[in-house]
Amino acid sequence: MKDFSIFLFGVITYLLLIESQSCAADSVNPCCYYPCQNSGVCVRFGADGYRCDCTRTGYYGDNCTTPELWSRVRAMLRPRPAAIHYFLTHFQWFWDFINSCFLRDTFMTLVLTVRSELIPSPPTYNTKYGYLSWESYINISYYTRLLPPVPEDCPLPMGTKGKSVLPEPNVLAERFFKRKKFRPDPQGTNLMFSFMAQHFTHQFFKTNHDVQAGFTKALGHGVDASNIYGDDLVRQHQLRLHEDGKMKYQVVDGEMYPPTVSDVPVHMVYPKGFPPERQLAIGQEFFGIVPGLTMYATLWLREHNRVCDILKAEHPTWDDEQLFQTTRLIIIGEIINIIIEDYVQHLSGYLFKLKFDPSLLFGERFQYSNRIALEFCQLYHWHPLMPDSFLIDGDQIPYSQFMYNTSVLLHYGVEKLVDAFSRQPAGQIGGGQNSHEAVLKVAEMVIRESRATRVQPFNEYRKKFNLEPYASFQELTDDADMANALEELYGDIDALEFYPGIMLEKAHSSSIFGESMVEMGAPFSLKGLLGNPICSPHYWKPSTFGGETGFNIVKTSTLKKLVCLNTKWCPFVDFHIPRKEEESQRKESSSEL
Ligand code: ISF
Repeated sequence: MKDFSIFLFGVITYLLLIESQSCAADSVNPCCYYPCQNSGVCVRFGADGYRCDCTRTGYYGDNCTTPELWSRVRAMLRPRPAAIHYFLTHFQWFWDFINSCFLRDTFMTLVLTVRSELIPSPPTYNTKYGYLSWESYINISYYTRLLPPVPEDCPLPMGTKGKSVLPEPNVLAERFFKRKKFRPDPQGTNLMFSFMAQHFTHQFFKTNHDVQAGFTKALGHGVDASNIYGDDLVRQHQLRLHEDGKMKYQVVDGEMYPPTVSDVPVHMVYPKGFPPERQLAIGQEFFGIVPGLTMYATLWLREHNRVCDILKAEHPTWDDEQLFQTTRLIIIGEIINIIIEDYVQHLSGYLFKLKFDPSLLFGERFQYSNRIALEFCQLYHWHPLMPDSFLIDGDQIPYSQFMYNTSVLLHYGVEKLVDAFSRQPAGQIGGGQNSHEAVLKVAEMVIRESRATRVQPFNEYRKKFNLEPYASFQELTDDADMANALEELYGDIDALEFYPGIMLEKAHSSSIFGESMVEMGAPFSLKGLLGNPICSPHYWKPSTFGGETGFNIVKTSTLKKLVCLNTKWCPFVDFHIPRKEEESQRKESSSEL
């Protein structure tokens, strides 16, 4: 069946090419048809010719469609991702066994290698260069790209399929993204998770809006804790106390908080006229926007200064600089550990117990480097997580009183915010129609950005990640109205854009999102986490972290410890709403049906 459809595809491509040659004065760039399959590289030759470079793809032939023997065997043996997902989220007894023996390591190594292999390293294209170039490699101000941009000279916006004009972004947002009624995530995700997602990702997603699209301000390209320390040295030194390695702080009601901008004059983004004495000075200039972010900033600030004290006790001779630098590496290690073992563990919904252990990769082929991709940034716009309003300590707080409100953090304190955010359900990300009005504009912005940067169609990304391209809108979503409306607007499933495709795809059963988000996001995510220098053989040892004490802090860090070692009392803290409340919520929604 697959062979036949590829044959058919070849014939159609050929016919289209002939046709376009005969009726168009200028010949169409053949790469606009995306003729090269299985990650083959399309190179234009002459005016209307092309060749596919199939080197090391495991396929050969004009369009890299004929498998070599091993590729044929592998394709036959490889289970479908949906089957793997089902397996990973069922059969508790089986996973209990795997999790408790050496097979946990074997399996984790497999997850890490299979996922990372999908990400080219060193990186390849960027928004300006759809072919390999030294400039693209060396200029880290660009986000990288997994697939080259749609060539500028294609006849249609998405290549050669679909309509000549793409649907208006605000129409897409209104019809497919806007929330009708809050749909809680069936995996039980809460706001503690949602704000962690925002806090964590905004260290490496910092699109530079001062220049044309496709550039980033976050030059660390990964987990560098620049959201805590700032993304340049000037800001870092402004935020540092220059004593015992610590960061500057203020004390309110006997507790440590980030200092105010009137004391530490770094640039923070607040509404015009917002008084500096009410702005908090944080590594990431955007983190004044919601108390969820200032709460995490406070936690990491306290953790940094706590670790400094521990290091100083063991190394009384160390100067401020060494204490600061070593603490920063410990903090980076803690972040990666918490993200893998708490955050991704929750997000995946797997019964398999994930493990953060860089030594698992020491015997494997793996590059310790990372470049953030534009596609990863687009994928990670998870605004449906946001609720209709925020419930803190019995108070219902609307967006208008939540945004840029520093006093929420100082008034309730970290404990009450953690407790509240851990109890409040977040929205389901996938499936559409679940973005609150307050964040709806973001979806529009993402779609505009993807057009400005000429991101390839959703189905091309499906293929790149070894998924079958969707044959129809009805296959993409179970919602018949949505499928029909999308069909009318886009005209062809192969012209569906990347971000709408990802967000509107039907979710896995009882899951936060669908197949494509996991299959495409996980490789970027895991490669970024394990590609960090601290995970490499020359770094991953006690001395890097100031000795066994620091190394152990990294290896045993958890979300719960991050909170409870830095607060007066230990609130309810998790990335999952309390199990009891989840039960009653399920009953409530089933009685509504
Ligand atoms: S980030 C992300 C998935 C999608 C985005 I955008 C993850 O961080 C993630 C990483 C790994 C896994 C799931 C989610 C699991 C372990 C997997 O590899 O399947």
